[in-house]
Amino acid sequence: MTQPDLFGADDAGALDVQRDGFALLRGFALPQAADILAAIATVEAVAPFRHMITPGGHAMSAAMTNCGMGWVADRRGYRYTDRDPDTGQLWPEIPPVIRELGVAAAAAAGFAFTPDGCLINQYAPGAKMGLHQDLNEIDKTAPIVSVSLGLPATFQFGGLNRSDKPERIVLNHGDVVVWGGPSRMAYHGVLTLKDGIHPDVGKRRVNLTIRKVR
Ligand code: MD3
Ligand code: FE
Repeated sequence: MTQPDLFGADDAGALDVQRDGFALLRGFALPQAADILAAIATVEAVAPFRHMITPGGHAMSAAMTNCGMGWVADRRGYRYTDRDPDTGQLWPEIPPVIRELGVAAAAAAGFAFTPDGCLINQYAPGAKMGLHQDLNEIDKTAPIVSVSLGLPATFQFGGLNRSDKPERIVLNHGDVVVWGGPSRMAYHGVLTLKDGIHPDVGKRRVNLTIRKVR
């Protein structure tokens, strides 16, 4: 039997690809995109995007903020915190439109989901994210739901070992991916964002990862 074309052009539809707990939902967030962008603006007003410094001493090229439990990097390491280290204030609550989209996308992929955190990454042209695993969540049985907005990005999706050759998927405005089951621990990353301008989002890509941290 031949492998289905996982990430090809023949994958238009509600649930395009599902394999190993991974589900690609092309355009799933389009109806809520404007409301989600407005909700991000309310988060950003309290907890601005910033370039966190890795333990290695390098500023990350994607700018980040959080709502709910928040992921932070600094010289001491990576962890989740309930407060923004820049202000000492609690991260803003997860806006309902974001939480509800995460729950609906997980349900469409067959997962029950009670998210308690959302990391928001903002990529300007030239920004990227190297191959990594997401290991800081205490509950690694819950899926992670990612929502892509703005400029397209080429996403790399590898295996459980860093050396597994990654596949590439272009993620467009409104695409949602659910990473549950075995795919939850897969290596993944984002290639350097190309120049461009999106009519609703401008010269950037914004990615939300809706998570159950605890
Ligand atoms: C696969 N963000 O924030 S989202 C991250 O586009 C992160 O900003 C990327 O990787 C971005 O940690 C990728 C897609 C994604 C998120 C989490 C995953 C894919 C994943 C966790 C496990 C496997
Ligand atoms: Fe990640």
